[in-house]
Amino acid sequence: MSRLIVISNRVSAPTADQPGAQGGLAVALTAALREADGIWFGWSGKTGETSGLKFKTCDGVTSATIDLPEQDVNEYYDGYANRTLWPLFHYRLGLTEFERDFQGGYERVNRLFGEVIGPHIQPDDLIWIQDYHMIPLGWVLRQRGLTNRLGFFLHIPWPPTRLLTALPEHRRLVEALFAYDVVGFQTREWLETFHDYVINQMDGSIGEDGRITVGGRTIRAIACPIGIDAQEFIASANSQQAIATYDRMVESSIGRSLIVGVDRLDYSKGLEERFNGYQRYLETRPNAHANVFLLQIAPPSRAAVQSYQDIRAQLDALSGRINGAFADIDWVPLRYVNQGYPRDVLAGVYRAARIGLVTPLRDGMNLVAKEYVAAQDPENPGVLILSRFAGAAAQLDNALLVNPYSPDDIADAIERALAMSREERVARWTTMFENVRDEDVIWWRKRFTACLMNA
Ligand code: ADQ
Repeated sequence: MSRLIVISNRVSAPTADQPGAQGGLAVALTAALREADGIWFGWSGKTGETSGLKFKTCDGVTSATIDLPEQDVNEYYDGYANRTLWPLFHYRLGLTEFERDFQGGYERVNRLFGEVIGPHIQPDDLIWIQDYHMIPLGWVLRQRGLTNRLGFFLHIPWPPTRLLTALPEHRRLVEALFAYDVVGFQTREWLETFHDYVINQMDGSIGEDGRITVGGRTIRAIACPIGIDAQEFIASANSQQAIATYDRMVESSIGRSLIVGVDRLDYSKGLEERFNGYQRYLETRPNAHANVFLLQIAPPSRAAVQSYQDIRAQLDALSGRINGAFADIDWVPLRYVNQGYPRDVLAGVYRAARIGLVTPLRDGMNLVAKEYVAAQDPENPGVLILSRFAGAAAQLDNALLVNPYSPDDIADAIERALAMSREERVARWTTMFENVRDEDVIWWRKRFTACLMNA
């Protein structure tokens, strides 16, 4: 059996201080690495002079991380990854920064990863590279003479051709993808926008079974939606801590319906538009006021990047304005919380919420939507309101799908969800739950690696 090598910007394999790996992706990859005697490579998250890879083995999984000098962190991570590719791939051309130094740092760090990881790769290893931080790494490894099976999975959307061509080096970036044997996208929509680029910018052709040919090179590009660790999440929702949290939420709701949002504080998640939609609901339904409240949990992320500082300041102001305008002596319409919570606590909050409000402006997938579904009480589930621009909408089409830019659409969906009969809630939830359970993160990992093995 081939070893599996996973390479991603950050490594979330278990460590001695945190033996339980966190998050669905970490769980799925850790299980695969343990079975396949593999290694997970990536950046340690630390800034410092590069002194080579540090190997650790914990709980049967080996990880190897490297520190990066400050200039690399600024140009590769904060720069090209988070100020160029992230906004551009989320259709935010106005927030995209085009700096040659960022691109230089991105290519330099990808070359560095190739240099330090290359010597540890054995001829029949299966290599799986994750996400937009590492698009050129496959090409770098091929330059070093590697002939291994190489796969790449993009966790975020693939942008429309006309947007992507605003990136000066777009062609070079896409050509690098042709070093892989298999390239995976979250949805058919992102796969089709990739096809569009290949046909119109590279004169490529699309064949059977996801095969794409450009010049003399053929690769496979597939849609392979990521899931959550559904079994684990269902168990979380029934844990002591989840039950205690559920009770706490019900008690503090005093009969009001809880609407919940849980997101990293990121402009792609549509938090400002969500608050505006909720405000529209409050403005247009004055009689319904004291029957609901919105709990928005949003831990800050990427705080070194200006656009993230801006969105945080805007949300602080907007939440203050909404509470200032609508709160009463015994009711606060919006609870806005900037911290992270353990998974069991989140599961309890989801279960107590009559509505899960998940309205990104653009999202590769969105796992919060799937977690909300997995955490519900089958006898009395809540309603998922989901942006039609989240990758998850392709699978969870029994949610109330909304246009996240429209405050009226969000307000109408809240009204409809609150009035929905239990029968309709159960019917909608059941099909969504079946999808979340069946197409979970283990299914995703097996599907991608099977495709890579047969490429
Ligand atoms: P993200 O943009 O980070 O991921 P998402 O898929 O929603 O977005 O995952 C967020 C995760 O963080 C969820 O598991 C959620 O529970 C957790 N989380 C959020 N807020 C939290 C809080 N306050 N406390 C604790 N945990 C919290 C990227 C892409 C997505 C894609 C994933 C996986 O942007 O589109 O779904 O990768 O491919």
